Amino acid sequence: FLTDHSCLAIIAARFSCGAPRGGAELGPGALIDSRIFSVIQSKGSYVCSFDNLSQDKSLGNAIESSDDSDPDVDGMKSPRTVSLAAKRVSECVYAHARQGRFVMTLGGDHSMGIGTLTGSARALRERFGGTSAELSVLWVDAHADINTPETSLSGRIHGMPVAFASGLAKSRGKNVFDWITETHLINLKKFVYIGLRDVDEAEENLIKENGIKAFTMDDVRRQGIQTIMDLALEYLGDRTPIHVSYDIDSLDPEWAPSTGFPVTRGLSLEEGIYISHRLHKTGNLIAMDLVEINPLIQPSKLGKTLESAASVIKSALGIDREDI
Ligand code: NNH
Ligand code: MN
Ligand code: MN
Ligand code: MN
Repeated sequence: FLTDHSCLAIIAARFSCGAPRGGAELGPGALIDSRIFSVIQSKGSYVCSFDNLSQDKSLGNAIESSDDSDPDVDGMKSPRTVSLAAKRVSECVYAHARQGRFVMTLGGDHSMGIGTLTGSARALRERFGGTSAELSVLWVDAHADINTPETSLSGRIHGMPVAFASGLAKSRGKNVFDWITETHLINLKKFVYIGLRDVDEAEENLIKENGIKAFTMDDVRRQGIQTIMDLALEYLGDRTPIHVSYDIDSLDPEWAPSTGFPVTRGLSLEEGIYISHRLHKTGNLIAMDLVEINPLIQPSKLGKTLESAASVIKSALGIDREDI
């Protein structure tokens, strides 16, 4: 009932200014060049449309601008550049989701999660109104990405998207992120983490204080991924639109080595695919982000990383594993 599954809107968010080093802007191109979407079009009977948002042109590029033109705000690095890019991603996601299309955003660093979640949340509010169809979010990541500018130790906005998309972070005074209004915000009561294993102390406190549902890698190891998905989906409820924001570093470095912040003891590829598969089975998945592939980190293992990403994407779209 939620999306027109024959129409897949693919947004290439070629952007890395929210991360400490460059390279993630090359992730979407690498995925698209791997021809995964040709397979999806032929096997899955999807018609794909592409929006290419580039760091140099459409999204703005902090690398070109000096620190003088985008100085830190509340400790945030490249704040205006990231805000403008996230706004453009938000508008692009919104435009597609408003028409009922399934939206797949390829990253790019995870600061673009500010754009994707706000775009989805806003489109749903307009399509259905009220809280009945309020967005549910599954955040699959080694990291919690819920730092506020005040708690962040790095100042990098890719560690803050959950805080901005939920209204927890406000950038006071200097007009950064002031495009985010009530209608863009997600509800942290309809939000679940899976895969956490590298969470800052302040982030742990934010998760507790806000009563956010979080399944760590320890939970996955203790209870198994099937039980974790049962619990996660039960928590979100069964008639709720779901947006999954999938950071490739949720997978173990064995499966996804070419990423900016690999963390050991991650999800196996099979577990990663299972998460997507279960989401597809709900029939309520309306959007997916697949982010933080960085081709420059381990060029010789990029192929492996892309294969893993492709598998996770395909199972979210209901394309069988035998086809991979
Ligand atoms: N928590 C750290 C920070 O705020 C690292 C975040 N890095 C990520 N997140 N790769 O997914 O900077
Ligand atoms: Mn992340
Ligand atoms: Mn991460
Ligand atoms: Mn199906």
